[in-house]
Amino acid sequence: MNPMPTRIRAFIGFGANLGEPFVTMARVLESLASLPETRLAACSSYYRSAPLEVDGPHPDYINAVIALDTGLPPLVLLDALLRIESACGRTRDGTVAPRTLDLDLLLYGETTMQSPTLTLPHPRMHQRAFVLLPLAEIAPALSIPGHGPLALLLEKVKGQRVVRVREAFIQA
Ligand code: PH2
Ligand code: MG
Ligand code: MG
Repeated sequence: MNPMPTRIRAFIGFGANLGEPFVTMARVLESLASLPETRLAACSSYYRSAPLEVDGPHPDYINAVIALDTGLPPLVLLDALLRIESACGRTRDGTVAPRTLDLDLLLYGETTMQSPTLTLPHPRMHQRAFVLLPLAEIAPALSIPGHGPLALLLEKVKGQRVVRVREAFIQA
């Protein structure tokens, strides 16, 4: 008999402010579900959010958070996210430009790590209502390693404009 595979609960931030974010999300969910050793666990509702940390005028973003249970190591998962971004038309020129798709690996279990390509937890997630609100919807009791419980972090970002606009496609 095979031993139970080790699966880690990972959370991924979805952001898009070009194209058709809801159509893009459908494609993302399909792509994630077809990754090896990976099961979609949950997806939050969609939130419209004012752009943060950007220069110049940007359209509002649609943001959401996806939970996966995966046996893929963090850098392999990150690589898969970058490939899905490219397949959905994401281009990069080194600036924070409007984008068809941004998939950020927010958390990988309790892992903390710093490599040239990946920092876990995501270094700014604890300051961003557009991440914390959808994350709290699918994992209300979560604590972010190094930053503490979501409920306390949410108190500090109350001034940021984030509005829930649409139900989740999947309820897991
Ligand atoms: N992503 C950024 C920068 N600013 N602002 C909002 N509201 N939503 C985002 O997803 C976002 C942002 C860089 O990835
Ligand atoms: Mg991002
Ligand atoms: Mg990104």
